[in-house]
Amino acid sequence: MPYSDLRSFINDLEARGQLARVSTEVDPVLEIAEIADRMCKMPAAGDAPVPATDPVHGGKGGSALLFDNVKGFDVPVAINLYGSYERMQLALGVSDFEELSNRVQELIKPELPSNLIDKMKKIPQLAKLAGYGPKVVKRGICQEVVHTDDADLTALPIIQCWPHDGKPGYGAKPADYAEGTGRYITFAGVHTKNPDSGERNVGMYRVQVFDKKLAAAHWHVHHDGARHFRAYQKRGEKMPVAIVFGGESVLPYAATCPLPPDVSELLFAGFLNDGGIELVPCKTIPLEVPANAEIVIEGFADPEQTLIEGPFGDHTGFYSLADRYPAFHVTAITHRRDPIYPTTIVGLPPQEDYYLGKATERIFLPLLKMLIPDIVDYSLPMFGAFHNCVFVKIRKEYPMQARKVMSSIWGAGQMTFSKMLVVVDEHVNVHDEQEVLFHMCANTDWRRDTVIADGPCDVLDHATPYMGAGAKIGIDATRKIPGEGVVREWPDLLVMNDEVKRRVTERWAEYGF
Ligand SMILES: Cc1cc2nc3c(=O)[nH]c(=O)nc-3n(C[C@H](O)[C@H](O)[C@H](O)COP(=O)(O)O)c2cc1C
Ligand SMILES: [Mn+2]
Repeated sequence: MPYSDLRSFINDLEARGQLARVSTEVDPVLEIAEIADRMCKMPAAGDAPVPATDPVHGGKGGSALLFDNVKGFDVPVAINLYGSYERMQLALGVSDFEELSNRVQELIKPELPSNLIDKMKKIPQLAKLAGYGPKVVKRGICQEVVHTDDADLTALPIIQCWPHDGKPGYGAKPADYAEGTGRYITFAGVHTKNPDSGERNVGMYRVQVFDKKLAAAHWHVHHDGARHFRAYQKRGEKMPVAIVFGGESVLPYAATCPLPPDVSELLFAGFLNDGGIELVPCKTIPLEVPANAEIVIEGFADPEQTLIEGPFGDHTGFYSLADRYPAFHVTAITHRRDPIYPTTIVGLPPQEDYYLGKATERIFLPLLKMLIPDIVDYSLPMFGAFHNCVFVKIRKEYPMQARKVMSSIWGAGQMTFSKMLVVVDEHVNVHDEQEVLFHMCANTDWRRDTVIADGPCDVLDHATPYMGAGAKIGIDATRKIPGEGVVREWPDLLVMNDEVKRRVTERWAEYGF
């Protein structure tokens, strides 16, 4: 089972020898980040399983960390909790992501029952789905302590991740640049509601702290938080926003899931949690938040006021440049007694977010296959930092099928942003980078087998000519067949006869090596 709150997750990680408690005084400015960066690149604590799908990068992630002596603060800081395969799986209550992809598969099974008995059999499953919705309750531990007028962002041990974060003097500086604190909220669910439909959204978006009650929320133009904000702007209204830390261990993951715009992260979290998430009404804004959270920041995004947000050391391995984002004004901070503040850093991979991404890669495979049935498997290699590179293998049955798959992927939710797509045949192991690159180099004529397509790109990609828009490349590394341009006779890949292989295996000792 996933954990009902951050504390039980932390306690269990500690009991399993997967968490290091640090009582030495540490600085929330850069020092925690540097420790976490080193830790998540170390071998994983405990007997962390290496998934068969990731023979190269499994077994990393070090320990989860709990700093209980943070300079200037009495709130402990937790980091790298999700930063290994095993911890990511524990957070989702499974021993293999496959368990969840099977449950997703079960849920989306396309065939509808035709006869009455089968229809009735389906009812419990649907009723169960209904039970996954969030439930509003009266009281929650997240409101044991309530600060309104005295709410103060700078009283939280919010860390600074990289030296130039939020600092003027790095990159272009507009005239109205206000220096932020350089501190960023990085591991929270940002809760909003669509003012027209009431639909809830939770996204993990970073938030830069400027002052006690002033911050800036960095939701990308393509993301649901930004979509909700545009709807409020159109009405000329302030958007209520709640920034939520902790709660059920599935919540931070659900906030990063690439769900379609009208699929609720809270419903999906309830599905992952195998039980609906309990919510309590906020104290100062018309939103409900997870009752079991550690800390909740309530406030609103101003439809007219923007702040220069950034630069920020990002998951691309580079600073994302400063830009205008809506100002967020704090109206309250509520928390449980003795809260723990969870955070993360992003940067050159691997970081904690690699494991969140890998969970999504596995859990969403059945959905991707349903959209694009040609796909057998795919991988987002670590060096690609999510959007820069996708390896896809297909069961090729007709000419130009790889092109069809590229077009489909470039039209599928956040996969749209895939900057380089390499399509290989079914026999290639997409989780082995060397093997994919071998086929990519061997099987392609660059003029014939590549497609360069214009479209929306990752907002964080600094190399695109425009922010969020540019070109992507698709590489057809499959075996070419008639109908795909000029194709000469295609040779077979070298494979030894089974009989000879068997004989050599049997006689290996005889050779006297
Ligand atoms: C550690 C981490 C930090 C992230 N920071 C941001 C961010 O600052 N802004 C953003 O738009 N997306 C960010 N993302 C990605 C979104 O959380 C993710 O794309 C999510 O699916 C967006 O949800 P939405 O579709 O409901 O907007 C981050 C993801 C992770 C794992
Ligand atoms: Mn969403």
